[in-house]
Amino acid sequence: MSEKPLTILHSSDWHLGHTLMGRRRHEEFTYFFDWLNGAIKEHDVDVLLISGDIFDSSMPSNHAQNLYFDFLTKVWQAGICRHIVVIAGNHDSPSLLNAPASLLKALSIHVVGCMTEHVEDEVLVLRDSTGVPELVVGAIPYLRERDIRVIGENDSAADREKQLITRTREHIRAVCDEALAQREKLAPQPPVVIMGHLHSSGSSVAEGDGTRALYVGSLVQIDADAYSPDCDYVALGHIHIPQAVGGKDFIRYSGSPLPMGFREDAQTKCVNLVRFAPERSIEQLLVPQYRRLLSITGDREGLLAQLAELVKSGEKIWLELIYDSTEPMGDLREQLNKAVAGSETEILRQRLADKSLPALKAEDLDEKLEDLDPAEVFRRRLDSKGVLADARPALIAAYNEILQQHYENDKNAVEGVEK
Ligand SMILES: [Mn+2]
Repeated sequence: MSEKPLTILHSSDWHLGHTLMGRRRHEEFTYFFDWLNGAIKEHDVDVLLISGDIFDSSMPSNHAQNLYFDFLTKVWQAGICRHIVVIAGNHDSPSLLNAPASLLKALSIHVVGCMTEHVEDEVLVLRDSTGVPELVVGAIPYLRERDIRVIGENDSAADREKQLITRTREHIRAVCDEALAQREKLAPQPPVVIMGHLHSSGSSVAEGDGTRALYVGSLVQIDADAYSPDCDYVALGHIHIPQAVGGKDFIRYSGSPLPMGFREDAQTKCVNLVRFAPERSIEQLLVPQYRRLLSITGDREGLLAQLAELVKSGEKIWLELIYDSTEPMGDLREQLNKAVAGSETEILRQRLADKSLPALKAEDLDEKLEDLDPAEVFRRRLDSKGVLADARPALIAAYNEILQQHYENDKNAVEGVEK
């Protein structure tokens, strides 16, 4: 082993290609990658782990794919980070991620797009430049229902969920066991890290503005005790708020480097730096933001006063304005637009607070369908149909499940070829 401690950088949920209210986020992604490359150099990172949701959709644009391959190329050319491990998340297309896997493997970039029949396919032994094993990685991609569930004709929703949880736990344990068994055979015995993309029980998620439905969905929740305590670190993706899981410090979400919605604005975005020296230490590195996403609420005076402050700050900001008053809006819209004209503050969305909705008409805001997220559209649909409160949770759950299946639909897979 070299004298320098083995250093791992854990990130996830990049969602390359993400757009917000129709706006592309190219500058933000480029800014993040420049920073990340710098961080890899500064902290002398040996292994980079990316725990799923590389892309925002199963059919990412050419530009989004360029960003991904450009970044991988730059890391490889810098020659500092010896290995990159990528797993697919629920937003990724397994077949799209896997397509260049054999080429990338030649560059020590390891991609696991979907589970196979062989658990060994998800276990990697990474070696340093002299061939000494330095890390064992159990790389568990997002497990799709069709990968792990034996589908019965008459299963109830509760049976399905139970079976999904059991199967997911069994698979996690099988990968942990295989990774630990492979370590046993090595000398010296390196740390074992498990990667996964799933929803852990008790993790805190961003609420409101549709981020929950879009990004958390209806995935089953898995307890922290699914992972063997003999593993040295668990690098999770899927939840956008950085956090440890189930009170276990070694099981972590890194969170997304960029906020994916206005409600994620208040959070601190970071990546996790993990060192084994040989004692494990975990440090969160703050990801600087090219632009702030912010949601502000108020009546006429409140909104104008807050806007004036933001404009004065000179910061790059994308704003959501929530009008919280039962007074007619009159010319407020023009006034707000005038207040930000020529500044770095841009209003992306304006909407009415719940309490203002009955008093004012949505036309007041000149609202368009693309201003709404899918959850909001569904909620309004329930309102317009007069669906009673106690009937709603089941309908919303079913709707979220359909959304989830929509995201999981691997549009890149050719019929019959995809595993
Ligand atoms: Mn995800």
